[in-house]
Amino acid sequence: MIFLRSTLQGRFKPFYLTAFVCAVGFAAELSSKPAEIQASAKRNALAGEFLVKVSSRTSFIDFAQEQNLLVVPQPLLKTSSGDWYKVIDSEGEFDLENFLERGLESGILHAEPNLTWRSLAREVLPGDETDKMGPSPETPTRLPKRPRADPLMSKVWGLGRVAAPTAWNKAVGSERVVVADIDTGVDYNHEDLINNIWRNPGEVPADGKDNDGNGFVDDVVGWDFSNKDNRPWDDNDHGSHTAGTMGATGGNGRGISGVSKRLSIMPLKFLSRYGSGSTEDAIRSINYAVAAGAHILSNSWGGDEYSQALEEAILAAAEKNVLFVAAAGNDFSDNDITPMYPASYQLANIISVAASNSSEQLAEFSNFGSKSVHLAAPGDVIYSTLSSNKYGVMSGTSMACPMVAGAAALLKAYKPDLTATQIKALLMESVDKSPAYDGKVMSGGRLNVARALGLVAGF
Ligand SMILES: [Ca+2]
Ligand SMILES: [Ca+2]
Ligand SMILES: [Ca+2]
Repeated sequence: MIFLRSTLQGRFKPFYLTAFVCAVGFAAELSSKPAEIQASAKRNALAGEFLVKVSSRTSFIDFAQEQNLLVVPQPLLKTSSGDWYKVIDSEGEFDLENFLERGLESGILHAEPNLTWRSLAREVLPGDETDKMGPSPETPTRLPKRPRADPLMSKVWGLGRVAAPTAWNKAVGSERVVVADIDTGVDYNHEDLINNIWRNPGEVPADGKDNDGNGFVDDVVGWDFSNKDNRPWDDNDHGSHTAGTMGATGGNGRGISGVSKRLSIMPLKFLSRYGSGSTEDAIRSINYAVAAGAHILSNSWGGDEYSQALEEAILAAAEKNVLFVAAAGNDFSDNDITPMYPASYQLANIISVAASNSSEQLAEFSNFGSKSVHLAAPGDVIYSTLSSNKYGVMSGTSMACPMVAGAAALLKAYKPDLTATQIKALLMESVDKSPAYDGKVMSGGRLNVARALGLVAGF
């Protein structure tokens, strides 16, 4: 970090961006003006932390120095229209409006608070009591030569509903398809997950070196951006649950199966053991996944405030043909009216998922939106893997999202040259339509994996 001393102190009042003023701007208008700034009393943001987009690093650094701000020297995100930096206000008197108005001449294009986001399961998850680092990743055990039944499959109602077993006659997935689980971490040693965990091919474990030069030391199974270490261990349960839904190992004689029996799950932890995390760490997770070649990002988290930085990170993923699956939210509200981010960004690579229940209705808690939520998937009373080698039930659009991510992985494995937007179109066109979803989601239906796979031949 660079510490910059100030000559101007003690006369800055807090002003903040208002979320929805920006929200109506949509993807086409990513630039921002000081007019978008209004005072707001309450924020879900990290105190004193801001994300700033600049056109010129040098003049920005000079300006920040006047303002007595710490600037993290490595850019958070580089785009064709400017780079994003994290700025820390150690004085607690940061005036965003003043900063932007005066900073325009110094190449500052935008500034926003470092917002916080939360996991989207309905349960209040306690998490572990301790902050201890997770265990070291174990070597996967060899799978049985002939598939053995997964003994707990009768508890998983959603897979039958989306016709996954029928789809498996055609495709079971492939470890070549990488799905990032951007969440609270994953129990990468879980008996039913270990065989489907992504391994960084360029990294030598535990030698204290960054062998592949990606900026992360000994990142053999992903990264923990919440605790800043190389063990993205799940100290909450949420991320292990989403991992199991997309891809618990099928046919290994243990536990359950995910929608994709085979795939590579990349654990990226940015949500804490309490289930919350910052825009900064969400963007770092997205950057990591895209750089490491992930094809699909599963995002069972959100918030109702707009972040331009997050939108630009997802746009950068779109430019690399990466599909971004997002949970629609659990407020039983209309996302067309009250957006839920990241699900509500109007980007071509985002697929927003509502939750359905076993009675083939929209789950009582699920958000919806005929223009902004794409399809429904089972998300109520979902049985899956939990951390510390356990299994259990959770409900939420958090559980529906990885079902769609797993379905996308199955399509990608079946036909590797499918683009992100083709996968999105296939999943939407193949839904089981029902009056229950008509007018609630854009496709008017609920995920059907077998039918989606059947449509692939036409692409
Ligand atoms: Ca590395
Ligand atoms: Ca290493
Ligand atoms: Ca299994």
